[in-house]
Amino acid sequence: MALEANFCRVQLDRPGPGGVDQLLCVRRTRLGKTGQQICVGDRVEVEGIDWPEARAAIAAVAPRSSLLERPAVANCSRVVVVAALAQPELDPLQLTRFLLTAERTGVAVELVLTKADLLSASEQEQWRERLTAWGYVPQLVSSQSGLGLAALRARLAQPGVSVLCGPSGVGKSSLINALLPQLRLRVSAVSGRLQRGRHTTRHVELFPVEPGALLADSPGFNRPSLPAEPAELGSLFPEIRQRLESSACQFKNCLHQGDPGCAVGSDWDRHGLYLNCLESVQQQVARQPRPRSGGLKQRGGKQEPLLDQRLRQSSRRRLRQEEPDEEG
Ligand SMILES: Nc1nc2c(ncn2[C@@H]2O[C@H](COP(=O)(O)OP(=O)(O)OP(=O)(O)O)[C@@H](O)[C@H]2O)c(=O)[nH]1
Ligand SMILES: [Mg+2]
Ligand SMILES: [Zn+2]
Repeated sequence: MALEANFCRVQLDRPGPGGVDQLLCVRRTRLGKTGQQICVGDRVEVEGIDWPEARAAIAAVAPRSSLLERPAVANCSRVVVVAALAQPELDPLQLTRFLLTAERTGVAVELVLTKADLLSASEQEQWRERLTAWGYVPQLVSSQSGLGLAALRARLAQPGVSVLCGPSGVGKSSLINALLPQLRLRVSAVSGRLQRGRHTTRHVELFPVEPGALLADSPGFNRPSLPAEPAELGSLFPEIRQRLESSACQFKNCLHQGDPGCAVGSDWDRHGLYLNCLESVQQQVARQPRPRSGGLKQRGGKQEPLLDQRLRQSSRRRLRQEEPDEEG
């Protein structure tokens, strides 16, 4: 449910003696030696239970069905990218980078736009239309006015693990408080000319919405990282996926940069953002050349990244530095 200093808080499938349903657990050292990291969302086996003290040790971690890199959450069935319509102002490039991180998990990606109360109805409509063209169904909500909360709660009450992720100050914790008022999570006002968040939430933690439905709050951060390979990028844009479904690109290994004859073309809103991300990935590759083989599999004429393997590798690096960035 949460990682607290050197301990993992583990929710039991069935309560034990005395109704104990959560245990504070240490990790067995042999877990550390095999390099196996434990994330929030992992299913684990515990042993050596001390019921009166509600303590135990984690003996094994089950294979994961999915992994969100940052915030590190395993086995999520839904990644909810949260952006504010105002305060802080919605930044399409930053939102795109969050959506890409979410898309890499391979699970359902939802988009929630908060602070709708700060925009006029026509401004709200403009964003709705724009993001619909990106291939998402944006859910506009306001923790203050209550707009959209009942519908969102119904979605999050479906079985599985959902995780809210997005920049600091967009109102993730406020949203969870509005949905689950008994929690009283800490929130704080955005500050400065750019209305930046203050990194109020410091840890990932899962909260029960309904039996079998868990929701994770997470610390906001500003710059999600991009995939390691230029070829991986295209499949993470719904607009590109859609265009390639209706007609295949005539170029092999095409990076869809708008060349004549490319099936993806350049007449779509995020084309510039796609090129921006592509350039960043290419610069990243140029900076750290590392020999790789494979990583892509051929399926139906197009290349698809082997997501799981790749994520597992990069997440190991990332888990060691799981701190909110204070930068930019
Ligand atoms: N006007 C308005 N303000 C909101 C709304 N939701 C949240 N806020 C305000 O936005 C500020 C930041 O909210 P938080 O819930 O702390 O944001 P967060 O996303 O959890 O931020 P981190 O924990 O730093 O990642 C607070 O001052 C909230 O009162 C909303 O729907 N409308
Ligand atoms: Mg928060
Ligand atoms: Zn192309």
